[in-house]
Amino acid sequence: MHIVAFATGNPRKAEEVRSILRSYDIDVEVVKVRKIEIQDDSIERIAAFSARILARRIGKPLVVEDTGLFIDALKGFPGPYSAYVYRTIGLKGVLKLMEGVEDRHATFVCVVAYCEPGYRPIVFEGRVRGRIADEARGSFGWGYDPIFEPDGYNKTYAEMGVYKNEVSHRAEAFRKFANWYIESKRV
Ligand code: ITT
Repeated sequence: MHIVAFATGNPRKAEEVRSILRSYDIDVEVVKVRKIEIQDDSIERIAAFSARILARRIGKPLVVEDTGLFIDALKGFPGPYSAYVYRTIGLKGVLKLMEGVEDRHATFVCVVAYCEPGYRPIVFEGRVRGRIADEARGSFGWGYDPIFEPDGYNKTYAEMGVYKNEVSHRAEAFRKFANWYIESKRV
């Protein structure tokens, strides 16, 4: 089993990442450092910046991950501001913004940034297209899970339970990372 440091303050995220990486024989050690999040339109730049600073600070390779929900009809909002919007107006507020809006398409984007101290971060992206549900449904999820229905399923992430980890934006990004990690013989 290979262990990689993972900086996050969200235990549900860490739990998902563990389950996604299990079949690659990789585990994560959660590092309790505050992610330094610059304000930027690009979650890729946010994740990469944070990984570079934190790898240097802890003195060993580390992974950070940044996720955003991009809603077409809102021109990509909340996107890089997803955590702030969730904390402030919440799911209710987002559903209110979407009241009477016909085009409910949205994309969940996850960027994983891996960095070794003193080197440039390497990023891996996962994207899932879907729709914003008319109302919150399901009790398994967290964050925006109850209002996001991935294309091809009539369920929200919060109704899918652990099956979310088979198809999610996070699964795609971390599988790309794991394949690279193994191929580049860091294991
Ligand atoms: P970190 O400490 O890792 O940053 P976080 O929860 O703040 O944890 P993000 O900034 O990446 O993570 O997430 C932005 C927002 O999107 C935040 O409100 C999350 O709850 C939500 N989110 C992230 N991934 C999600 C997922 O898979 N399903 C539902 N909501 C998600």
